[in-house]
Order: sequence, then structure tokens, then C-alpha cells
Amino acid sequence: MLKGLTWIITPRSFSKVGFIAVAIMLMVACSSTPAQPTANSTTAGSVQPTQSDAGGASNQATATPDPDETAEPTPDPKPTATNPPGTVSLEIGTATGANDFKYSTDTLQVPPDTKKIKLKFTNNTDPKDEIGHNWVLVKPGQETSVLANGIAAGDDKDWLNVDDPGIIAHTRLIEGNQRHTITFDAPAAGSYLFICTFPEHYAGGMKGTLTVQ
Ligand SMILES: [Cu+2]
Repeated sequence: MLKGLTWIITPRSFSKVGFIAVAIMLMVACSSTPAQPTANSTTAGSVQPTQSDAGGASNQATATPDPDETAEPTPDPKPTATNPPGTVSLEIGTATGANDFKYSTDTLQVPPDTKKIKLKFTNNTDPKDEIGHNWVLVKPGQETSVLANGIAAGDDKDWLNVDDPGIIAHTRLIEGNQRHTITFDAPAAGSYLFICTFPEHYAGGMKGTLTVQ
């Protein structure tokens, strides 16, 4: 590189001024030429990887929800094996009778260090009966307002106002033989009521308690 420059420039440097100019150019070239490759190599070698790292990081950030989404359909084969640490799997169903407004259990429990709860909810009624049920976990003392807001939301909203601040977590309203798995942040230690917000079901006894302790 420098030999090439000297070879090209030397024939032109007959005057002192020209020589000084060439010397300055060489100094500039010597001082800047090593810097430029470094700068180029940093732009080519380090800035771009940084950008791709950033892209990779954002890809990872956007890819992070995907395992959660794909983890929802997968729990059926191996629920506990695919659970990340701190996630506890629960299952609850409904009674089978069309007029039997009960869950398959009225007590659910998770340990206090639970971070996330993955709950599989199954409507065990006969699809021909067209009985919809949901599973709604409510904040302490909020069941009355959540139920009232669900009634106000009406049939079009599946009898639930999903924006109700009294709701901790909820499944969809599902028909017989359907299931819906949800994953949500475990609430603080304590006892929480879960209810079905379909009209009259809670009054008929469709409720239970999730305990974190
Ligand atoms: Cu119900």
C-alpha cells in the first residue's frame, strides 16, 4: 500500500513544495490509511454485527412470545415437560350434566413460588346440549361486579367484560367437548374465587377457589 503510493507519487515530486506536499500526503496517508481500514473493518465487522445482534435481540424479543403461543397447543402431549421453571399446570373441567352447574373440582392450589399458571379448562358437557362455560379468576371481593359486568356485556361478548379490572385471568366461553388452555401470572399468595359468568351458572354453584400457598 505505502510502497505503491510512494512509487506513484515520487515521479511527480520534483520541487520541494511538491515533495513537502507529497510528504504531507504520505503522512496523512500513513496516519489515515491504517485508520480507514480499521474504521471500515469496524463498520463492516463490528457495526454490522452489532446491528445484526440488535436485530437478533429484537428477533429474540419478538420470538419469545412464540414459544408461549406454541406452548399452548403442545401441553396436551407433555404438559409438565415443556413448562418453563416456575410454571405450574392445572386442569379443571365441568360437570357433564346440562343443568349441573359445577366444575369438576372446587379447589385448585399452587405453591407460593409459582410464577405462571397454565390452566387447561375443558367443558365436559354434551355438545348437543349447547351449554357454554368459562373459567374466570377474580380478585378478592370482585365476583359480584364481574358477574354484573358480564351480564351487561351480553351474549355477543360471551357474558364477560374482558377489560373488567376485577378479572385476574379467564378462559373463553367454550361449548361441550371444547377446551381452552391459558397461561397467566400467578397472583400473590392468597385465595381467589373462580367463577363461570354465564348467566345463572354462578348462582347455581359454578365456582371454586384457587389457593396460592
Ligand atoms: Cu357455566
